[in-house]
Amino acid sequence: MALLTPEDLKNINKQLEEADSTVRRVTGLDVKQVCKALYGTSPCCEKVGIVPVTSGNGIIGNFSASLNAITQYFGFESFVTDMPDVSGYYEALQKGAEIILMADDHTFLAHNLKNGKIANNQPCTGIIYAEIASRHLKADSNNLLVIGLGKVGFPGAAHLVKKGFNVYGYDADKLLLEKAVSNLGIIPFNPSSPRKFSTIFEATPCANTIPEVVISENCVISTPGIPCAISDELRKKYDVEIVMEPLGIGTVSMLYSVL
Ligand code: NAD
Ligand code: 2YG
Ligand code: MG
Repeated sequence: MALLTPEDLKNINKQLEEADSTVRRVTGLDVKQVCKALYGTSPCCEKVGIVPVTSGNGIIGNFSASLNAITQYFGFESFVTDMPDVSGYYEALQKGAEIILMADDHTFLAHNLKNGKIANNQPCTGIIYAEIASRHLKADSNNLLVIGLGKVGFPGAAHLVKKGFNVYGYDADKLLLEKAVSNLGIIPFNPSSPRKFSTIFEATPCANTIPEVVISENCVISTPGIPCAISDELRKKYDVEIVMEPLGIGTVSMLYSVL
């Protein structure tokens, strides 16, 4: 799995504010309103305990501090424990945490200790970025392109199918594409006979995954994938709106899903 770097998380508040205003321009709602509409929940002063985890590749600089800034940006009360790992988990409970946020190299979870609900970052990220794409106010049709059908992209594509969109999908891994076609009923997208889309949901860890021929003027790309799926040049050429942020939108999706 591609891990975040401290560099990705620089100026997280600014990144959040910019992403939030893009979401407002694209959907007419801010990220919190999208979450409320998606999950039917609202925070009610839940206290979030963030536990740094040292296993595997260890602590990522700015990770816990960014989660703290993100949870507060979205209106939750939160704190980072002084101790990591099991001692940090114990500390979080002693200090009254109701929701635990913690991540190792494979799993980033939110666990609501009051109601037992648990969320995994990958599906929650896929679903919220897909939901944002699905709310593109100026979409020219019911057609939507999904690029990348892995742990984030697949649940996002499933969400779009469930919402009734004509979902075209592509993954460089043929087996994953076949799985999405047979399990979800998406339409396999063939890059050698392209068509244009006004809305694209991208979830890959690679750059330049969206071919120029599919991008329509004023297209919206909703993408949690790092690095960005298109170049600055293409972005300017087609006046593309890009919803992209490294940690916060996926995290608030997890939090709303466990309320
Ligand atoms: P994954 O490895 O499970 O899936 C990625 C998929 O992209 C793979 O199936 C791969 O075959 C496909 N792919 C790669 N290059 C491609 C290309 N050129 N065209 C089409 N498909 C291509 O990874 P994941 O867990 O689904 O994560 C996807 C991305 O989302 C990663 O960059 C990850 O770091 C990022 N992510 C971001 C957030 C966030 O909050 N912004 C949260 C979680 C994950
Ligand atoms: O507590 C810490 O500082 C570390 N143990 C955190 C490790 C997180 C690893 N996961 C990732 O870097 C991401 N791919 C998942 C985070 C979602 C946002 N992209
Ligand atoms: Mg995010």
